[in-house]
Amino acid sequence: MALLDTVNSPEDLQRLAPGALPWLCAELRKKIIETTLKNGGHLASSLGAVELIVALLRTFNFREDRIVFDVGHQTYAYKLLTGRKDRFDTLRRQGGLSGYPKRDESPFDHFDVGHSSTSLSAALGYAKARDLRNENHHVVAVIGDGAMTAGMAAASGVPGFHLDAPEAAGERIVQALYKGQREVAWGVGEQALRRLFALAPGLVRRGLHTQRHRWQRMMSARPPQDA
Ligand SMILES: Cc1ncc(C[n+]2csc(CCOP(=O)(O)OP(=O)(O)O)c2C)c(N)n1
Repeated sequence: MALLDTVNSPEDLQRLAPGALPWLCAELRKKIIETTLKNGGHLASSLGAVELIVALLRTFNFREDRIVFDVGHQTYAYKLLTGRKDRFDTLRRQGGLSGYPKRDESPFDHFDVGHSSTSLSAALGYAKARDLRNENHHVVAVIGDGAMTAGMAAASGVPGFHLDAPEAAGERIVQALYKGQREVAWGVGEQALRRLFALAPGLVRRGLHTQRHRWQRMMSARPPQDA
């Protein structure tokens, strides 16, 4: 863990050369695997979000900016990089680090969560509060493709569903949408789809084809402006 040993804060992370980041991500993954082997926990989601979390911590300043994780089960790398590395072996143990974001645990955690699909409406709330107070920090919602399929995410009215909604309402939020191979398990809708597929494969194939195109359009709707 040679490189990770030198990173004790987001500022340390920002000082690393870009070429060192793949090594750091590999060390973060190793630490997450070693710890969850002993303590249990959400392994796949946290492994899938390592690069995204490194990128966000290098781009934003979460001492000022706000970050809202959806579900909160993908935050292990975030914990390791925001001053909780030395306590990481207490993950999910009594009196130890929570498996989810907790405001009591760190000033870098801004929203206690555990539910799926709440991040977008919470982020809009944080953005509204910021605007009412004439503040200027960023608000970032981190949400997986699985959580995006729930009605609560759709009801928030943020990009992906209604592309112009936040601007129209005056709220500026950053939505970091990430895509894994699947959710923590096959979703309920997916199970129903598999049963339907057994009965009417042609119908399901056509439906999935249309839906896949919609999702691809949605996922590529907003390329980063300054990449
Ligand atoms: C209200 C609610 N319903 C269901 C769950 C169970 N659940 C945990 S994670 C998850 C979906 C996660 O999928 P995704 O957004 O793709 O994130 P990933 O696991 O890929 O990081 C669900 C439905 C939950 N936490 N809260």
